[in-house]
Amino acid sequence: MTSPLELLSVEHLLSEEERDLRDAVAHFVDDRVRPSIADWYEDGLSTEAVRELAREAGKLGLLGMHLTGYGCAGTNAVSYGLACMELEAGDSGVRSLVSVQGSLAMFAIWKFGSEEQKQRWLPGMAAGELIGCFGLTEPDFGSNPAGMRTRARRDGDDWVLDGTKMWITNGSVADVAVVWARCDDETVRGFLVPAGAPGFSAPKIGKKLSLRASVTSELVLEGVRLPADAVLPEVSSLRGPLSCLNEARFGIVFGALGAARDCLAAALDYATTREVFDKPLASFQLTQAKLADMALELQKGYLLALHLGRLKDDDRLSSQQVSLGKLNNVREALTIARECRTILGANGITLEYPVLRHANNLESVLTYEGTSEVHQLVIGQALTGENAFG
Ligand code: TGC
Ligand code: FAD
Repeated sequence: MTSPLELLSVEHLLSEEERDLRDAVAHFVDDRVRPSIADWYEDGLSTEAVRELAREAGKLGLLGMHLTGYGCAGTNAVSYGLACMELEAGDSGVRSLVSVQGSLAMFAIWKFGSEEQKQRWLPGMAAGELIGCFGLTEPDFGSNPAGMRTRARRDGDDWVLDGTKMWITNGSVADVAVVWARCDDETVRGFLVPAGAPGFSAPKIGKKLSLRASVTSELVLEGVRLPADAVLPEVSSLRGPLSCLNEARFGIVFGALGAARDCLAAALDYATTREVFDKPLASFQLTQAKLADMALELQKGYLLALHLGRLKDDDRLSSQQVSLGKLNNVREALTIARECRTILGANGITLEYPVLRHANNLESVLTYEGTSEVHQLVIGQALTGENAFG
């Protein structure tokens, strides 16, 4: 039997270093994520568990891994993608932890911060000792962050922030929140808000049916007074947060395939052992058609991800290309997860198997980091020159 990712003999497309890193992350997931994930999903991930996972990911060099300096590993983009794929094969929530820390919070500071801000935050974040979150979305403005109502006004040398951010991964665990706000001159700027700042709170969002092994929070800012040097000095428009999103979306292009691969592995295993009508489920043509189509989409998605990764390493990757990859790979991964669930029948709805957990997670992945519709419109604009957002 051929493994789904080897139908096209793609292993040689990776360097030895890339393969080693991927395998190390896969071992981490086997040792630290798989044994506990059903409980984390059922009970919700505690703050302590997030902190422990972050420290372990830090030791493996996974936090801000494609950034250079300040304790970051400085790997290539393909290695970062492969790490995301293996982490998400464990659970999208674990990949989210690494994405938000490295691609959103750390990247914002690394790319747009002052030297002092980088020295202050990045080494601890790379080690997983400090956790960051990224506050862009608001209750009334998700796909259209340009409408944000969070305000930053100057008061002497200080800044004073007011507003609410919504759906923020790791908000209530974070030591520092990167908060994007509109200023009096209508520019959009990023602010580093330390946990515990007076007027700042981060209540957890409960009753989630997706990404349960990830902490999601609101950020409430009520007259939060910050010193002059809390602002990220190097950007003053939406280009700031949107540049960070490119990094995280790139990780998802690979990551979603990990979840899909894990589902397909479970479905293949189940189909070969489960008997229906006195024969293995895998021996029926309808089952094989499902498996073949899923393996095909998985391989196509992987080739797409690798291609985008090589472009990124060559500094030639555009944000429209990232949109293309995120749109395709998340959409296909969700389709695969749902199809795998059918193969497992009733067993597929339990936490004994990973398929519905992954499918439920992928519903969030389809929505965050730009919904499918947003990415369709980005690609539509690239094709036609017409902006159809508004
Ligand atoms: P627009 O007027 O086109 O551009 C404003 C400024 O931004 C620049 N820009 C970009 N820069 C870098 N990368 C991109 N992808 C960029 N897209 C635009 C642009 O050049 C301009 O720069 P400047 O210097 O001239 O000012 O922007 P718009 O307001 O029309 O918005 C376009 C749109 C709709 C595509 C954008 O708003 C968008 O992507 N919306 C989706 C929002 C989103 O994805 N939110 C995600 C929040 S974070 C999250 O979900 C984390 S989940 C994490 C996890 O747990 O894994
Ligand atoms: P809306 O923007 O209200 O969209 C609702 C629907 O309308 C969608 O189907 C959308 O595609 C569609 N739509 C919107 N505009 C158009 C249009 N022009 N044409 C056609 N259809 C359109 N955000 C952060 O800032 N930081 C985080 O760490 C973070 N973590 C998250 C974690 C989870 C688990 C989740 C679920 C979300 C997270 N988000 C985070 C928020 C996420 O980025 C937003 O949910 C997302 O951008 C969509 O915004 P919205 O939910 O407000 O949907």
